[in-house]
Amino acid sequence: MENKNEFIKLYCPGCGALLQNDDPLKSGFVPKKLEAKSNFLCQRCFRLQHYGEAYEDIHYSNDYQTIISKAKQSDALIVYVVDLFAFDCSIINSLITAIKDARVAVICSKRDVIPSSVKDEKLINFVRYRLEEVDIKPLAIMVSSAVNNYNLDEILETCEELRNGHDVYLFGAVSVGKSSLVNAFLKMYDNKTTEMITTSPYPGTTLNVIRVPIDEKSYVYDTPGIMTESSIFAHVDRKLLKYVLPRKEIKPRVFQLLGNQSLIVNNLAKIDVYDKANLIIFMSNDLEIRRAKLERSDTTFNNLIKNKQFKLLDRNVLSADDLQEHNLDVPHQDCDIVISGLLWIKIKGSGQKICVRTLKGVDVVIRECKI
Ligand SMILES: Nc1nc2c(ncn2[C@@H]2O[C@H](COP(=O)(O)OP(=O)(O)OP(=O)(O)O)[C@@H](O)[C@H]2O)c(=O)[nH]1
Ligand SMILES: [Mg+2]
Repeated sequence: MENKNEFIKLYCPGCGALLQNDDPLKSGFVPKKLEAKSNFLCQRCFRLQHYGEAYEDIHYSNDYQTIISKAKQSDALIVYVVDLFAFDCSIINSLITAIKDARVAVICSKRDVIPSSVKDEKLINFVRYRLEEVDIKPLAIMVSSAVNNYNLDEILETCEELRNGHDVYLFGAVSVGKSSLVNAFLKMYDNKTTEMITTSPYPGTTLNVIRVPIDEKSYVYDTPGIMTESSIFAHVDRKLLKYVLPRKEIKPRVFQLLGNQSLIVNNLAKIDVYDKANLIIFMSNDLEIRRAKLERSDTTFNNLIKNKQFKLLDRNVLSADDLQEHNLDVPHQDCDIVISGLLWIKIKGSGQKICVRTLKGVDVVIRECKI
């Protein structure tokens, strides 16, 4: 007989949080009284799904090491999701160390924002090379887009083969599109499903593991993303992130600089170029870029902010002095300068020096060209 007083644990199907009636400021809050068979979205997911409302950060459990151990114990297929745009933010050493000895397939998400002229093969080779550097040799590397369902049939087929009847776990950094991929698969292959996992441009949307059945005895597990403090995602105001995350195919911006010139990207970055250089910048089409004379570039930056001549994307950056300086030596072969999560600049190898200033704590690195 059912015990009416039994403590029932109910989870939000949108974010995986344990549902509760007590504290509106904590995850899983539901204003309606919870009953045994309640199948409610928590208030946060309801608002995110219906109004796309930006929430303040809710603390979420990020004990992904335990989840990985569980996945490995069950011989599950681990799908490591990497973001083709913010690729360097997707390389998380602790995650990589934990999954090295597992059965790993890689899905490269957000293909739609990378210029369509670039071949998938090129992207796959870039990802393979970068993963080899950190000692990961995936069973498969696949390119996808949850926005236009690109390649989903092939990915599903490959994962079906690789999982060999076992469960599938998706891991990766915040906002790489793990939940969007699960939803895209659900929409394509199970029209009966009405419940969708909550997705949003705000990092840390999924709060707990979400289990979705694949067949009678196996499941796909969506997991909370891992936050990297060195990425721009961790620093830009949540409400303004939508300008930074590219939503459409990136239109590369080409600059032929004569030397002693600076490029200013909203109030997020200033790039000082001393010698003649050809640059191609890849970033969200919503970001604004201005050219300035190097010697006056700090003043120009400050005036642009003062006169509100571009959208201020970080409330704490009111002058060029608020940015952190990175002095880079460009190698003699072509390379990318990356501001983690914000943009990358393809530059011809010239051995010159370039100074990048951006938000404090955000990584600036030089890597081999992505495309
Ligand atoms: N352009 C584009 N945007 C995508 C794609 N997949 C996801 N997004 C967007 O990226 C943002 C994050 O997507 P989510 O699916 O919530 O990402 P997540 O990895 O589950 O994030 P967390 O739960 O925070 O770890 C949302 O704004 C999505 O709309 C894609 O293939 N293309
Ligand atoms: Mg998610």
